[in-house]
Parts: sequence; C-alpha cells; structure tokens
Amino acid sequence: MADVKMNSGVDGLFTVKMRASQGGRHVSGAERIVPVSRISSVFSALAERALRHSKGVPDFVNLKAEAAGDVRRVPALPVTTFEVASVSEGWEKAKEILRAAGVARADEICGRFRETYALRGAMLLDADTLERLDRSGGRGVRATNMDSSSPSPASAKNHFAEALVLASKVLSAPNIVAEVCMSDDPDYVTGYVATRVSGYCRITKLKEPGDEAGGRIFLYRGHREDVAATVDYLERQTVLVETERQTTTDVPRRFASIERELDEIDAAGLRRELRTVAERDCCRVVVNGRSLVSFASNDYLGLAADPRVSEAAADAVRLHGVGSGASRLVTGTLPPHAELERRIAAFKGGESAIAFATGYMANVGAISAIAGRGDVVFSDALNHASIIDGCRLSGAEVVVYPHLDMDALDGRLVGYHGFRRRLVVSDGVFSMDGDMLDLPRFLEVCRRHDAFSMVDEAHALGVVGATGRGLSEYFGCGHPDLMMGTLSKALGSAGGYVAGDTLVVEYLRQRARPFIFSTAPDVAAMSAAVAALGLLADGPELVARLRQNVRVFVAALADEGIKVCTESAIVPILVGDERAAMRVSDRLAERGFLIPAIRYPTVARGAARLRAAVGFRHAEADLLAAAHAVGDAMRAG
Ligand code: WAQ
Ligand code: MG
Repeated sequence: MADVKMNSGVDGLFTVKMRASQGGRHVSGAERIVPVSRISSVFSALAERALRHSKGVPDFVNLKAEAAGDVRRVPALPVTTFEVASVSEGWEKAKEILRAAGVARADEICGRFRETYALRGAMLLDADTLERLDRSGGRGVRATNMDSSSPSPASAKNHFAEALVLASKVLSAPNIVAEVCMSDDPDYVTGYVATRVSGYCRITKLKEPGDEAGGRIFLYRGHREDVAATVDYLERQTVLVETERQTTTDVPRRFASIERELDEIDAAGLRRELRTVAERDCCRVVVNGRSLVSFASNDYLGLAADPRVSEAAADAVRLHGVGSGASRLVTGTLPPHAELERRIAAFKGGESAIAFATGYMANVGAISAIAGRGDVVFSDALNHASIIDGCRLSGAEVVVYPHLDMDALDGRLVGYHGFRRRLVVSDGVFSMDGDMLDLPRFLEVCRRHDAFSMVDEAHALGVVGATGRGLSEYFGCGHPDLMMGTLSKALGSAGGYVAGDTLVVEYLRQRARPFIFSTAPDVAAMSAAVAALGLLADGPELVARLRQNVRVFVAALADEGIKVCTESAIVPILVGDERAAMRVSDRLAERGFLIPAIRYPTVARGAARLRAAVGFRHAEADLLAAAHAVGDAMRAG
C-alpha cells in the first residue's frame, strides 16, 4: 500500500518511509528525505529493498510519504575506526571512549546492554544515575525522520552509512551525551560508540559472527523535566545530516536528471556498489569483515601476491622511483618499459611490442590508431567494452558481426571493398562467457580479404595453450597482426600491450593517443610483469594445474546438474533475471564464496549470470564445496 500526503513541505521535502513485515514480524525498514520529484523512484527503490531482504519475503510492505516539517541540518560526526582483535577488547574500547566523554560508570552501562536486545528502539539511560528514562513500554526510543543530505542507494542496507546518520542526529539532540550500538544482523559484528567528544567511533568487533543480539543505548545528562523534549526531538524532528559532499537535497536543477538516473539504476536492481577488500591471501578475501573464498579475480595464476613478483616491483621502485614523470615520448621511457616490451614480444612470438598503462587503453589506442574516418572495423557482437569504445572513438564505420560467426564475417567483408583499411577485431577468450575464437578460421578469413586482424587475449594469456602463450599456441597456427593482451590478469600486474610486426608497433607509437598523451605506466607494474613472465616461461605446470582446477570445478557443477562450457578459466553460470542472479550471489556469500553476479550493461539484459574465475591456487576442496553451494543456491531460485 502506498499513501502519499500531497501538501508540499518546507523546501518541498518529503519523508519517505518503508516498513516490511512477515507474519507480523519486522523484516526491514528504512526512511529517506527527498524532494517531491524523487518520491516515486525512491518508492520503487525501497520496495526493491523490502522484497530482497535476507530475512525473507515480507507479506506486508508499507510505503508512505509525508511532507517533512521544519528541517534541521546537522554536520555528520567525524568517524574513527578502531580495529580490535576480540569481542572483549572491543568492549574495553567502548568503555574507554565513554569514559573519555565523562561517563564514569561505563562498566555498569555496558553491563546493561543486554536489556536492549528485546527492544525495537533504544534504551534511554541517565548517564550518571543509570536510571531508565524511556517510558515506552518495552519499545524503546526510536530515532526517526533523518537522512543523509547526499543521496545513497536506497535499495540495499548500508549499515555504516545509516548508522552514521542516526548517530549524528542523536548526538545533536538536547542533553544526549553518548550512544552505544551493536547491530542485530548476525553477520555484522562492527558496532560503534558515538560521543560529542570523540565523534563516531567504529569498533570492528562487538560480538561473534552468527549472534543475533543487537541493541542501542542513548545516554542522557540533564534535568528530568527535559526528557520529553529530548525524546520528541529524537522521534519527530526532521534532520538532514550533512555527509561527504556538502550538498543538500534541493540540488541545483542541473543535477536533477543525474539524481533521477541514479534512482532509476537503483530501482532496476542495477546499482553497483564497490566492495572494499580489506585483505587478500591467495584465493581468500575479507569483505565487510567476512572471509570468503574468491572466484572474482582474474589473477588466474595467483601471481599478483607472489613474493617474487612483488619483490621485482619493489626493486624497480627503489631503483627508479614511483611515477614515470612524463609520456613515453618525452622522458617517460625507463629501462623496465623497454625490457617488458622485449619480453612480451618474445613470449608472444612477435617482433615488437608496445605497453600501455591499462588493457582498456591498449584497445582504445590500437583500434583508433589503425582505423579512422573512411575506414571500417568489423567487431564481434560480444567484444569487450574497451574494443567497442575503441571502435566508436576511431570514427570508422563499425560493422558488428554475430558472435563467433566466421561465415557471417566473411560475408560482411565482401560487402566492404574499396575501403582504405579494414580491421577485424575479436576477443580471443570472451570475458563473460569464457568461450574462444576459432583463430585459424579467423586468420584465414582476414587474410583472404587482406584485412587487418586483431585479437584481444586478455583472458587467454597464461591460460590458453600448453605454456600459456595464447591462442596461436593452442591451435598451432599463425598470429594476428595485432596481438593485444593485458599484464593485469594472469600476469598479476597492471597494464596492457599490443605485440606484432615492428612496422605495426612503430605505427602505434606514432599514432596511439592513449600512449602519446598518458604518463608512462609505472615501473613497478612493468617489472612485476617481467618477473611474472619469467615464472610462466619457467613453469608450464602453472598452466597445467590451472586447467586441472577448471576441469574439477566444471565436473563438480555437472554433478549438481549445472552444465557449463568453457575453454578458459572463466566459468559462466547463467541465471537470466538480474535480481535472481543477485540473490544467488548473496546466498553464496552467506555460504562463504564470492562469486559475483554479472548484470547489464556488462552482459545483455535478461542474461545475468554468475561469473566464476577459477584460479591456480584454488584448493580442490574449495572447488568442490563451491560447486555444491552453487547448486544449492541455484535450486533455491
Ligand atoms: N532508533 C533507535 N534504536 C534503533 C533504531 C532507531 N531508529 N533502529 C534500530 N534500533 C535499535 C534496535 O534495538 C536494534 O536492535 C538495534 O538498535 C540495532 O539495530 O560503523 O545495523 O538496525 O559499521 O541492527 C552499526 C554500524 C550498524 C557500525 C547498526 O543496527 C559501523 C545497525 P540495527
Ligand atoms: Mg534488537
């Protein structure tokens, strides 16, 4: 049910509230303060959030919008994070912060925290006498009518952002000196203490994972007769907390369409959120305080964290410094650049190579250099975005041919005679499907039409071919004119390259604008890639073991009734619906596996999938357990 009171409030701002329950049990709730123009998109984003909650699908969702009254703006509390090793250390830290704010009886106060577990709101305690001041019949005091002044995604709960807003409002209330909080989300063990003295202090461990206990205490210091005013402020005063960007919700008109579009992305279930990986160790990553076995990285051979690779990077930095200081064509070319280019050319069997700071730049630079206005580029329908962007930037006519369809390509080439240059470009291994180009066929067609051939081996280098040299090795055939690849995947470093005949490479040095107008890639990345190439050249068993791991994983998926095809280390598990893919991925995270969902625009709408990248360092037990978890998560829908 949706219920909108349409008398416009001060600033035209409305409070939008969502509550969802199942069989009378609270499932999820949230609120936003927004201008009238955003009410409907925030409604759909909050509905999305209500319906996607991990506690289950609600049978009652209430959405309402109400003109906000008088709005107060308060600054966000400054944030400090305290990393603690144990729950007891966490609570010691909490008490220390309270004492620093003049709360002497911190021990006893924290001792009473469990009284809050049963409440939906917070317990209001006198900071000095410890008398309980809320008279709410077991409900506690609810802080409501607050939001951040800069929009954040409405569709997913961000514990930290929402808690910071709440705490900033609470500490701006008359006579409140501190707040203590622990989430009742069993997976969220970070809590906080907020005081006027120390601000918002995050404490990384206040409970053990799996514990559903959570609660809040507000500490009051003042006259008894003012308690009612404090509670009234907490429960009724509309407060906008000025976070990060110092913007307000009535943003200048020119931003309105941007804000609307972000809300639409949100409502469609397509909002991307950056997850910060706090630590990584082989295939394990720590995200949001949880350790997961990761199938998300393209570091296929586990070289990114290999000490021999990192040492090479460190040595290069010690010798040459960090930044290269200028473009390659000015004074940016240092010995590691030249060495990397030599080594890549040799590894790939080309005469020369040119390095770029990223794979994206290599594609954009090479395509837009070879093809220009009056030329034509033929591009596979599922090519990577960097190839698509290179085609667009080139100004050439672009002909997209059906995925991997060499007959169609052949036919299209016939229709484009008389062009100065014709360039055919394809991924070698397709990044979202893991399938592979038939290189001999591709080269035959290109040669017959005397068209330039270019293949992107970002996901093939180090993976395909007995020694990881890529498609030419795998098929035992010749090379395309432009052999593009990256240093950032199996080589565990950063950057991109194009290898080929000296004539072509020299031309790129003169014409590839991302090469000419960027500062040279950093030496650490170059030297790390050189070291990784050395390890790869010396140890073909790296590639063999990776392939074995892929076979184990694919076979285990088949046992779960999931048939997948791959000719690389990329294992696509098709789901279809975007939200369903997110749900499956969320369930896998709950089981300890990070297997990201890939959605539009990376893949077509309705073709959402999980993308598992298998690595050299995955243990067999992890591969089997992950496949089993995928089966369970897919069956749960
Ligand atoms: N007003 C007062 N108390 C509340 C409110 C509210 N609006 N919402 C929840 N509570 C109480 C209630 O007793 C819950 O059991 C308890 O707080 C915890 O609520 O920086 O997610 O929504 O990363 O589980 C802390 C973030 C997250 C720390 C807190 O709280 C960080 C969180 P939850
Ligand atoms: Mg609780």
